[in-house]
Amino acid sequence: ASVGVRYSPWPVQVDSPEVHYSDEYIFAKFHYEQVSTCEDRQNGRTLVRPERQQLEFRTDRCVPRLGLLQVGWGGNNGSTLTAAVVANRENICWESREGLCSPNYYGSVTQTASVHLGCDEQGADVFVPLHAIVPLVHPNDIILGGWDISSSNLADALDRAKVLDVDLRRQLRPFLERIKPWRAAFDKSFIAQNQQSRADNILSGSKQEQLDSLRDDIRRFKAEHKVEKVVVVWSANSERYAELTTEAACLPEKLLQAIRNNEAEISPSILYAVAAILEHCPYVNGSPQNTLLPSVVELARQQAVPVSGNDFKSGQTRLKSVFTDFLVGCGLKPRAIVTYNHLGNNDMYQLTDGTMWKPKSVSKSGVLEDIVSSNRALFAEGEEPDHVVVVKYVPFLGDSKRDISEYTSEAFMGGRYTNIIHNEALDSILCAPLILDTAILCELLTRVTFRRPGDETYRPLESVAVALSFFMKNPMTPYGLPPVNALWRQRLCLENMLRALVGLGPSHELWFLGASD
Ligand code: NAI
Ligand code: DG6
Repeated sequence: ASVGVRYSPWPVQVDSPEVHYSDEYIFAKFHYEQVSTCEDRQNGRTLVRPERQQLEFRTDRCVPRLGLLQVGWGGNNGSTLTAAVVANRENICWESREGLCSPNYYGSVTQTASVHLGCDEQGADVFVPLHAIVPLVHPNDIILGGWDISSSNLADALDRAKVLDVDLRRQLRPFLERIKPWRAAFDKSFIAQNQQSRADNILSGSKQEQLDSLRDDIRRFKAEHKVEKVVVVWSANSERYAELTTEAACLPEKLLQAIRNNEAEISPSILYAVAAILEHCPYVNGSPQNTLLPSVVELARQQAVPVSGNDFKSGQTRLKSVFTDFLVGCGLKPRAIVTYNHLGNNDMYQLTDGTMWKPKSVSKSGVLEDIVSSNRALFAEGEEPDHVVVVKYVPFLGDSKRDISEYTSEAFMGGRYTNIIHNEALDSILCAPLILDTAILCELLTRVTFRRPGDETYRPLESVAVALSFFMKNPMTPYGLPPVNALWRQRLCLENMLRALVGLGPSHELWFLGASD
């Protein structure tokens, strides 16, 4: 008889000679099994060599008091996330058309997704919450702050966004109406003309003065709220690309010099990223612009600060990165992927400007490459599906985003397989939990160090937070590593990182072997 599946909500404690829990740290020895391959063309075979590396991870168990500063705090994402945290913290329930609703963190992988760990004594498959593997900050404990070019208080911003139910907004007003975003770094050449009327809350002065002011804000916030760590997340409008000189784009000292020189191509987002990094705060780029230039990443490395980007993968692109993988994984050959989406929120309004649309278009279009190149049985070198991405601004729909995707694949013996998918969701309902997850996981990364055999000291992880690719349309990778867009590979990477921190091998699916005797 089937012994079933069990969900165990408790924190994980690994019982193994390779793992040691002190009051302060989790020390975990980890055997990293890699497979290196080379092509033996002469004999027509792939030569494979398994390799084993030993690593030791050290994770600080002390969860700090965390601040999350959002750039674009008064936007749809920023106000929705803030409202959700307050509603969860205060346990505010509300009446909707469907009846009484209670707050939750659905859609947040750290809060509501589970991970398969192993089997219990009866042979049941055991799942645990993702947040149970190593200590993570709980969203209710996060202190929120941030900047916006619009001076609206957060209650008015929430009403303007029209994302959450009216009864909830009404109950949240007393909590939110006294909160006003700080004055923002702003440069009108990086944002669409149609946003300029919103900009009534901006810093004056040179780029250097704006940078200094942002750094002051971070320090003041930390002191006022007794916050030990801060993560800064860009959730402001997509900017156009910054076109810096090669030197400033590549070398941190030249970048800082360009800021001092008030160089016109220093975008506001670069100022926020540099301010965060110089204040030792992780920075997440939730939009597609090229903020995280090599010089910014190098600065982050110098300060041992995690950075993550680019452009949150929340809706149609997320589905595309799993649906295309599903087709190719089944041995089907997608030939035409045609996707439309339309919505009427402020961000889409800003994207009606062609210059601002460019980075978003690149970001939404670039998710197929690793999936297609992984299968030369289907796709010849250089061959790819016809891929069309169209977005339209439809003001009446507000944040309600509708997307229609059509996949046409070649199937067995000249057959065709066509899938038409229609989705509807509020854009910010999908995206706000990703802001939380990336902040919570970036904070974790600041508590992890590792060493190799022979190393005396532990060193920080690579600054580019590849393990957060799952959340990004255009995931950054260090040192020319190929990006992975396929969603379940990304999810495994995240899961496996957490497992490694407690000395568990990568998640495998060897259940065909059955339970051990
Ligand atoms: P929104 O337009 O409602 O909010 C953006 C906010 O940023 C506005 O309140 C605006 O006043 C503010 N802002 C603009 N420039 C600023 C600056 N220099 N400094 C500080 N604040 C500034 O947009 P929404 O829907 O909240 O989206 C935010 C960002 O997240 C956009 O860039 C969007 O492309 C990106 N994104 C959204 C996804 C979603 O599903 N909602 C998914 C992926 C990315
Ligand atoms: C245009 O699609 C508006 C954007 O804000 C997107 O809604 C956002 O980037 C989410 O994109 P996607 O492709 O994951 O649904």
